[in-house]
Amino acid sequence: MLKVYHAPNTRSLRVLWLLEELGASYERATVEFTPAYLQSPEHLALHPLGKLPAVDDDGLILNESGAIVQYILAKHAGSHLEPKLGTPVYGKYLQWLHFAEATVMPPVSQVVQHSFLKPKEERIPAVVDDAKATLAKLFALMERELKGKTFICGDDFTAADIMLGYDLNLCKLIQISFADYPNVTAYFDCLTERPAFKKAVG
Ligand SMILES: N[C@@H](CCC(=O)N[C@@H](CS)C(=O)NCC(=O)O)C(=O)O
Repeated sequence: MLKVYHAPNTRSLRVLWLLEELGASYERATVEFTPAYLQSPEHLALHPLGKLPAVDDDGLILNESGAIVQYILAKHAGSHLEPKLGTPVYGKYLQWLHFAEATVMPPVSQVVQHSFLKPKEERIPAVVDDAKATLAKLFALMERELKGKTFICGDDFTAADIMLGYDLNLCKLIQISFADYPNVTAYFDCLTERPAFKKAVG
């Protein structure tokens, strides 16, 4: 059975949320999100960089949340969480799926590092300001894209919403506000009302 190594509010939430949406069986192993655990030989065997998420699928160890999402979806081919392969909306779906980690998370991580994680004397306020300015552009882009839509690819909820929903949830937790973007706010509210999201968080 698929075992998911998880810590609250980390990217492993994407994996749990996906599995809950699919109604798939899995084992959740909640681990400590501390340098001591992440850098332990036990965890480095699961993730050589000492990060989360890591999954163990009957001996196959995988990292990278987006890749894990695509791997699980491939094992549930034809699920309701992906548009039909090869259609134009499938192309857009892939774009948003990867946008969530490749484009949104770098500035979010900079805010996390320079507001919370780095020792106070190493924090650079200008990095936080730049990252927040970048995020404002990304929220504006999402705001335009979500106009007249419930989800990022249209009327249907997809795994791209899971990837992006995680980003917005983290933004909310660390007080990066998107309240000035009504479509993004409505989108976030709709995503976090989903029973699968609540089970994954709970
Ligand atoms: N691109 C990777 C990023 C993994 C990552 O940075 N995970 C964070 C938690 S969300 C982590 O483990 N950070 C601990 C550290 O960097 O020491 C993914 O999507 O899985």
